[in-house]
Amino acid sequence: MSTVLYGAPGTASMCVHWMLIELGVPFEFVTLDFAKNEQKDPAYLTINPSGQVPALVIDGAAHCEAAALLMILAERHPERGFAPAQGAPDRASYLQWMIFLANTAMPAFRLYFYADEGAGPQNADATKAQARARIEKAWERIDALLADGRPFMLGERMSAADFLLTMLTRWSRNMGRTAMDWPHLARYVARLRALPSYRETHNREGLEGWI
Ligand SMILES: N[C@@H](CCC(=O)N[C@@H](CS)C(=O)NCC(=O)O)C(=O)O
Repeated sequence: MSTVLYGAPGTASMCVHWMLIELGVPFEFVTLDFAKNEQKDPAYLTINPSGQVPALVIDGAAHCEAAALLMILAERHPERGFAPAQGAPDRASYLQWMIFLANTAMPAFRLYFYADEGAGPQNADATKAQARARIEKAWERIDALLADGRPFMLGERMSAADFLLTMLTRWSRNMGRTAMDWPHLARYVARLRALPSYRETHNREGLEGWI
């Protein structure tokens, strides 16, 4: 059995890297150098045709989309309970929050960091402002979810959604308002990023700040 993760430090591959470390499974991490545009290399495009990270190759089969990779890994390791089983009471919340994070929060970050993609370079500032407003709206929504003091998005048990959310909160660290400006999110983040597996991921990727 072989598992290879293609990624770059601090990017969307981080949540998958973290889950692999948390699961304790053997894997290889291949770093792509964005400065050299390695994510657009024809050989890599056969692995992830989007020319983005992450990509995960399991036993020779390539998969992409960060949220999907988390869900795939969670389902391959049911003993850890990172994906509520079909029919489980928290299954619907799990699906809802995974899609919310992947479909609403992540694209807003993509728009913020790649503002030219919104409406061209001439409108990048306006695009960025829009993206920021969307991100803050997402924090508002998640903060309300966490207001009952729950340690994880689904309640008492950690799930794939927590890997994704924690990574996204890190991406806000240099924005006008960070995720830490929402009190319940701040408590949540402080707890999650203190986990040994998160710290290990942070160290292996050579990241700074937000820990
Ligand atoms: N929808 C994709 C988005 C991935 C994405 O935007 N990755 C960024 C890094 S955070 C990337 O590869 N950027 C390089 C590029 O677009 O050329 C996913 O969830 O995997």
